[in-house]
Amino acid sequence: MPANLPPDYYAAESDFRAATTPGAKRAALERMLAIMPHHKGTDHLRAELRSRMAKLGQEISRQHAGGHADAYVVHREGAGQAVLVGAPNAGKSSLMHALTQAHARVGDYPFTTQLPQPAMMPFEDIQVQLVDLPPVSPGATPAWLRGLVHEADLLLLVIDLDTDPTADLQLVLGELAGLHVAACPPASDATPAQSYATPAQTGEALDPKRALVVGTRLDLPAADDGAGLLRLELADGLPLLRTSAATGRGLHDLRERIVAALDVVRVYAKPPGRPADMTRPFVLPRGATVEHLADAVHHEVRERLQYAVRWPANAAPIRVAHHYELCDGDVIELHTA
Ligand SMILES: Nc1nc2c(ncn2[C@@H]2O[C@H](COP(=O)(O)OP(=O)(O)OP(=O)(O)O)[C@@H](O)[C@H]2O)c(=O)[nH]1
Ligand SMILES: [Mg+2]
Repeated sequence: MPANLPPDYYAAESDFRAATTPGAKRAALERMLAIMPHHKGTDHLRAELRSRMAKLGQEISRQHAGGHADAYVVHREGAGQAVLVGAPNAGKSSLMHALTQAHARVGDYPFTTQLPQPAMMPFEDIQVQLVDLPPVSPGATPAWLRGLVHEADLLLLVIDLDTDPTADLQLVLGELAGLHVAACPPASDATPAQSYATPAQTGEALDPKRALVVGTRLDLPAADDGAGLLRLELADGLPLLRTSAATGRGLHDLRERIVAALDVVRVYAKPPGRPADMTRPFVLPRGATVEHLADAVHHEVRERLQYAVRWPANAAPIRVAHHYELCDGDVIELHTA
């Protein structure tokens, strides 16, 4: 979350969240963009807001045209959204099924998946939304993938380790560049800011998106060599997670890395005089403060917030400032006037 955003910005952001129509959402985004200061720290956020505005614009025009575009819209749910991007037959639907237990259509022929298929991946006390997508391939990548890829919090680049993984990686990165997206290592991987784009497209302005490379078919004999080649290709950039949907190997690690890459914190709100509900955390972007938590509880709680108390597990409660940066697992009591 970029620093130094003025309070008006958060008010507009709160209007955006409360808005129920694409028109109202777009109006709030316009205000957020107008208020936001221009500096390096806000570049990503500006790009993100612009891409959301573009998407809302498309949605509005579709509504006006009375089109049936709903099948291509995935309503965001849970702690974050990760989309599966990969070549035909890479193993996306199988991976999705293994991670969520949802019944994705799996076929041993390419282009089995035609529409975006969301399902929730449970992890400890939160759920992450995964979206299975149709394959990308030169000339056959559906144009509507662009909105979904730009909207996502995280990309899972699904690569078959068993057959020519480096060629598949280049194909996927090339198609992403065609959608104006460059895959970047997530902040949680503590690698230098680095993005991947094929040389042919580097002249274009690409939106950076956090991504993990997920190798599939680790159970097959050629997969170890494939993973080795892929690791060389990736050098110290995008992280590679090796998995098998057939045996379940690597899936636990992948779940953890997906959640880490979302860069969120779980915070439990405690009403004064009552215990906190430890089963339903508020999930907020890392860097969120007590004020953001209050806003997530209710915008009135933020407006009427007097002070907050943090309840550590094994120590006395302690008062924290409105701008206290929340840590994963914090229990916070909000006192309002
Ligand atoms: N041995 C093995 N086979 C797998 C694994 N994952 C997927 N497969 C097989 O690979 C084939 C394709 O899997 P899908 O999950 O449908 O692939 P997809 O990427 O969703 O394919 P499209 O939707 O057509 O792009 C199926 O026959 C799967 O059974 C794996 O981990 N190990
Ligand atoms: Mg599929």
